[in-house]
Amino acid sequence: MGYTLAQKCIKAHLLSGDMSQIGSEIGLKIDQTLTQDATGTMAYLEFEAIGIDRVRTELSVAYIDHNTLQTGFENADDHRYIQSVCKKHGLQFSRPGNGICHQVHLERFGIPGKTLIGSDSHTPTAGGIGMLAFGAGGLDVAMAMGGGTYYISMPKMVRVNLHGKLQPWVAAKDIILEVLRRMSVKGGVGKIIEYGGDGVASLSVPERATITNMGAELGASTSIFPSDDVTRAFMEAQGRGDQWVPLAPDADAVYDEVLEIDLNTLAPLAACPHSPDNVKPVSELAGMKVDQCCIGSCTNSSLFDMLKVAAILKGKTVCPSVSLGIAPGSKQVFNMLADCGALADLIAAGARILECACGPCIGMGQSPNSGGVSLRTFNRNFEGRSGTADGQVYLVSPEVAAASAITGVFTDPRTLGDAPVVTMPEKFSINDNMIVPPASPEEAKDLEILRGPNIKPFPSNDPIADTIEADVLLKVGDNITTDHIMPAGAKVLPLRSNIPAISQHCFTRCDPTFPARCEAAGKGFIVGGNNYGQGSSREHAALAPLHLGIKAVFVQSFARIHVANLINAGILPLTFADPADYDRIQSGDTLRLTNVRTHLTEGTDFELVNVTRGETYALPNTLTERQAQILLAGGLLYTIEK
Ligand code: MIC
Ligand code: SF4
Repeated sequence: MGYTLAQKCIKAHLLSGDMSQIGSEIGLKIDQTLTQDATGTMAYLEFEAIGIDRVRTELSVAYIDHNTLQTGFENADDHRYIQSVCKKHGLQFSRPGNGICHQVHLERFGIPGKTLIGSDSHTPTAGGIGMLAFGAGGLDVAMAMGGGTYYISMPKMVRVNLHGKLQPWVAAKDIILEVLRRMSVKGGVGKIIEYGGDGVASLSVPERATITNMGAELGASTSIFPSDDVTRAFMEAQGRGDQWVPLAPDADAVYDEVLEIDLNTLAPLAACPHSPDNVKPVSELAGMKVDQCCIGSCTNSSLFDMLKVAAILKGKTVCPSVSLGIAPGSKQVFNMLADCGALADLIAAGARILECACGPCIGMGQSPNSGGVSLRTFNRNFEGRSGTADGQVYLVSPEVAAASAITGVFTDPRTLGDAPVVTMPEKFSINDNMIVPPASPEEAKDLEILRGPNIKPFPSNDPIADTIEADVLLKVGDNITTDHIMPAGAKVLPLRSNIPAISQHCFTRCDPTFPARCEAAGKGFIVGGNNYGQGSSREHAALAPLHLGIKAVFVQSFARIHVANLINAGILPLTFADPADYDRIQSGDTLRLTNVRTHLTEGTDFELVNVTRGETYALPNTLTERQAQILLAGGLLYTIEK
């Protein structure tokens, strides 16, 4: 039996475990890491706590792209801290202004067949260039920087066969929206999505990256494309042809699931509020008044996307009732747009040009008006994420966003006549002057780490208790996102390096009294439904509950990165054996777990007593020995031998 593409990459990096056992824990060697600034400060504080002088990966890069709105000293202090860590500890530092981590990594650093983990859930974007790339919590990234193994559950293999060719005005975004429509936001959990079929050859690397990027929205462990002649041409155009290697699955590879998509018949699609899998054809939405369009984000900010948008806007004016924001994904994209005159076309049409950063995608400015309809080329439209509680965010292709910005209503671009034809350049303009290399080990010895007053130590924890009795301080439903648990946005993000302060915003989108009630209770539990913790990799969604005294979370099922973050933080994540037990527990009930340390040590199943209702629920112990050791110690940092 042959190997799939992902299995080949796993095999080449396997340090522990048995990759033939789906769902079992495997350990991988990590070649590259990336961080962004909103998760980076915490990751580097953790790296410092591990106590290793210099990163032990082939390459580690720290990007500044999220917290670029500097409304006080906090974000700028964090940037300065990260820059000083990079210089001292051997990392490349991508300065603010150089672009969004995933876009820049694809352009300048991604290598087919290598492994990458990043403290950002969209790290699988690099799967577009054939990397095996995972989003992870900051502590896992810190461990990998120190040369540590990265652990995942061995995923199932899904093959998506793309047939034919996209028709004019239909985009890569529509392919991934179609996959989301079919599989849903939890359909990818425990799976790697591998793309193949005759349609792959017609997709450029940036288009492939749009697709792998939004594999995160499927809940997938990662997504990957083969490395072929298109990949080689992209890498050559980036001046990195020597790093190209071919990569394809074996002809007799076996997949657990197969999906067929006919590109010829695909139409423009939109993910409607408030979930990326709430997908409808744009033709059904046509005519709806639009208030805002935003083009950019790590999903759709490549030169290819921007040139299409510029061609659509050329000679037109943005509708007076629409605000159009455009954020090119990288300095390379921005520069090339300027050099070829396309930037002038965007400006002339009335686009508001934003710096190349995440910007509106993470609520860093450009929040829509009350109840405003905002068409965004981004990847997440969770309620309130835009910064406007009742904002109505639709996820669309750059073509749909640009067309609708001109007309002022939701527009199927196929009604606009001939589609712009854009080709990839033979050579990208290469200028890595915004990437600062580290100091030599010799010079690094005397370098000082620069910390600002907002940078507080991460919360400490005690070894887990044997009996835990506490109240359910919050009961939530299905598909709770980390944006619910730990909101982002311009007001909250500057507190990412200050856990006590950011904790005051924990779960406030669901219940504004949650932090205060936790503080009053001193300890507590959370109960949730399916796919709890989907979305971002932010470990703050575990560290803030830890700070507030949350001891365990009981759910029907967890999202992959979040459950790893809970364990790393020392919070017990348990799943009901009978999903109906979820309905039996009410907020405010007192629950008791006994013999916790014994169950963790011996691998036996847990029992949860509902003291209020006199009931008992079974909770299977699916934790690995490694995870149990982390929980016994009170968190991953306490297991590290110095
Ligand atoms: C996001 O898109 O939600 C983020 C902001 O990029 C997060 C990381 C974070 O919360 O800092 C992610 O996707 O992991
Ligand atoms: Fe940035 Fe948005 Fe991409 Fe997250 S999803 S990395 S906030 S652009």
